[in-house]
Order: sequence, then C-alpha cells, then structure tokens
Amino acid sequence: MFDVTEDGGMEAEVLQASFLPQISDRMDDAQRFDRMMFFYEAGIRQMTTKLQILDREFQHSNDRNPIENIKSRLKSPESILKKMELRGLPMSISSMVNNIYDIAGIRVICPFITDVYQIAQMLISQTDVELVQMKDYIRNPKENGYRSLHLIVKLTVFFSDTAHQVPIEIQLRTIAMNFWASTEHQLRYKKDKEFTPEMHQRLKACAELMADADYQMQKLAEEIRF
Ligand code: 0O2
Repeated sequence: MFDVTEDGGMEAEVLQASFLPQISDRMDDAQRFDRMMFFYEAGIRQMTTKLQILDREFQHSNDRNPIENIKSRLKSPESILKKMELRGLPMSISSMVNNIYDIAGIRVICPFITDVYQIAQMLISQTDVELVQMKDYIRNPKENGYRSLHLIVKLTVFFSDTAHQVPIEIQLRTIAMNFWASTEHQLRYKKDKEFTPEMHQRLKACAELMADADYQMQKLAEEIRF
C-alpha cells in the first residue's frame, strides 16, 4: 500500500475514489437508505474534523480562533422527499444520490468576513476536497438580505476496502449573518402568519444592519492588525 519516496517519506498508493456506490438490489429500500445515510454521516464526521484542525492550526499561529462554531445535520427523509417532489425527480435512491447535494450539511460560523473566505479557501485547496459549486451570497446577497457563502464539495472518505466521494453542503457565515438567518428562519417557519411587503422591508433592513456591523468589526480588526 505504501511506497517509500526519495526523501525517505512514505506515500500512500493513490486510491481512486468512486462517487457514492450503487447499493445492492438485494437490500430493501429502507436498508439501502440507511446504508447511504451512513456514508453521508461519515462525510460529516471527516469534514468536521478537517474544520477543527484548520481552526486549531490557525489558533496556534494567530492566537485566535477563526471558527466560532460548527453545526452539522443529516437532512431528514421527509425533507429529502419534499425536495425531490418539488423538483419533480424520480423517487429512487439513485436519483436522490445523484441530484440532492445537501443531504450532509455543515454550517460554519466565523467571527470575521475574512475568516469565512480564508477557511473556505484552505478547505478547497485540500487534495481530497473537490469543489463542485460555490454560491457567494455575501458578495451577492439574496433579495431578502440573506448572506452566506455556500460550497458544495465532494469529500473523499475512506472505508474498510474502498473510498467514496461524499457530497456535502457547507454554509459559512459570520456570527452577525447567522443571527439574521436563524431568526429569519424562525419567523418564516410560522407558516400561518403572512408577511406584508413592509415587514419584508424591515427584515431586509435588519440584514443591512448586520452587514454594517460585520463591516465595522472587520475595519476595527484591520486597524489594530488583529
Ligand atoms: P435547510 O433545512 O437549512 O437545509 P436548494 O434548496 O439547495 O436545492 P438553492 O436555492 O439553490 O437550492 O439553495 P441555496 O440558495 O444555495 O441554499 C439553500 C439553503 O441555504 C437553505 O436550505 C437554507 O439553509 C439556506 N438559505 C437560503 N436562503 C435562505 C434565506 O433566505 N433565509 C435563511 N434563513 N436561510 C436560507 P434549505 O433546504 O431551505 O433548508
């Protein structure tokens, strides 16, 4: 498995990673679904460890943490089905695997906007992380004021005798952006309540306030060479 390199180090034999496997037809749907969820969960664990390592390394060299908090979740079967229905996708496990890229989701909360971009850059530079899509809702906020940096990556995860590329959605945002998104999500969740255009405007104004706070904090950090 290992080759000795010229400088005496060891290099692992490159293992060609395949995309998530076709699960055996002999399994019933529930078993196949559980098996798939195991791959996504493994992806979340490995990616979370990567992020923690980056945070610790940065802490050693800069004496502060660029990551405030990491949260992860596996999308529930109900949400997956709802999304597939909305998109008019065939209701099969292979269609789920090939079309739904946010089954494994990680949210990374950072103190400063520069931390968001630095962490994203460090992550996608790693050889076992393949960037599939980047949506920059910080430079281009959504109409309602939502801000975040969204990455879809495929992470190579090693199992007992094989490796698979597991798709993961990573949302990176500042504490201020997260405050807005979390509270807005709660407000929006009350589906029986109607939002008037004036309320939408006020919500958007709150997002602008958060963006201004982020900008001021960033400027302060630069001024004191933080
Ligand atoms: P959950 O439970 O958070 O996962 P997609 O829905 O991903 O197929 P889209 O619109 O291209 O399609 O995705 P996008 O815009 O890249 O990101 C979707 C996710 O971003 C959402 O996931 C939310 O987590 C977050 N998000 C996007 N817009 C908003 C917003 O206006 N407010 C808040 N609070 N969060 C937002 P889900 O699937 O909706 O839910």
